Amino acid sequence: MSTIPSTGELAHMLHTARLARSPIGQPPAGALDIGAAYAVQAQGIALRVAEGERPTGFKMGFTSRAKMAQMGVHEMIIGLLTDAMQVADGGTLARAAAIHPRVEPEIAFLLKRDLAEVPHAGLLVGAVDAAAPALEVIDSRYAGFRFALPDVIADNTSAFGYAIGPWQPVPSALDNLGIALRLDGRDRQFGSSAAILGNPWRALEAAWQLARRHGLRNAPGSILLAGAATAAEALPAQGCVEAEVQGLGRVAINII
Ligand code: OOG
Ligand code: MG
Repeated sequence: MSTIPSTGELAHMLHTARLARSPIGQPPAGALDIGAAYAVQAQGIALRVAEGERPTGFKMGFTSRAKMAQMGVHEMIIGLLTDAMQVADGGTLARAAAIHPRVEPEIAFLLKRDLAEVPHAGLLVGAVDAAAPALEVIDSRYAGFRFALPDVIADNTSAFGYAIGPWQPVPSALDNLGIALRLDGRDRQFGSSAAILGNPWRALEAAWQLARRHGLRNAPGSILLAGAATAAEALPAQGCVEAEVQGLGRVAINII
């Protein structure tokens, strides 16, 4: 990209890139600040809602060092999920619908309140109904999966797809659960929930802060993905992808 697009233009370019599965170049360095990047993200979500999609919650990004190191981005980000991104546990996802997808193991929270209405951080645990193992499929709309912090925010934090396993009561301790990502039954990534900010509850607090700062709302019954505990793996061309979280169980999808 050589000229500086407006926020609306960039939202359209990213939207079209996703639908056409044709990546775009990064905006010129310095073209977007964080506020403008979240404005692009909101405009992109508005385009999806205009096409009939319904927001289903939030996803946090870069809550672990493994993810920050993999992508060279060192601040937390928040993005929006929609119903069109959801894949049923045990369901199928077409690899060809994405540009250069990657998959990561996550923990999901079920939110019973709009985070923006929780008055202080001490009440956040009470806003969560359940937890589940989750898979997130990310797919950057930028060529080479290369971006700076504002670029990936504008691109809705590379959101593409997600699957949630069976909801469970939230375990009494969340801070040291083993997390595995398996491709066709083979361990490919292994980590601990401690990698998520020391404790995934901190991802909820960070989501609360970012949602308030950027004016994001969620309906009761929404999902929060806490962010990957490990680096992401390239999504295979086909086969079974599974995440297992100790004490929470498993979730799997089939790639075709
Ligand atoms: C951005 C999304 C990061 C996570 O769990 O940290 C993310 C990316 O890596 O392209 O979803
Ligand atoms: Mg993620």
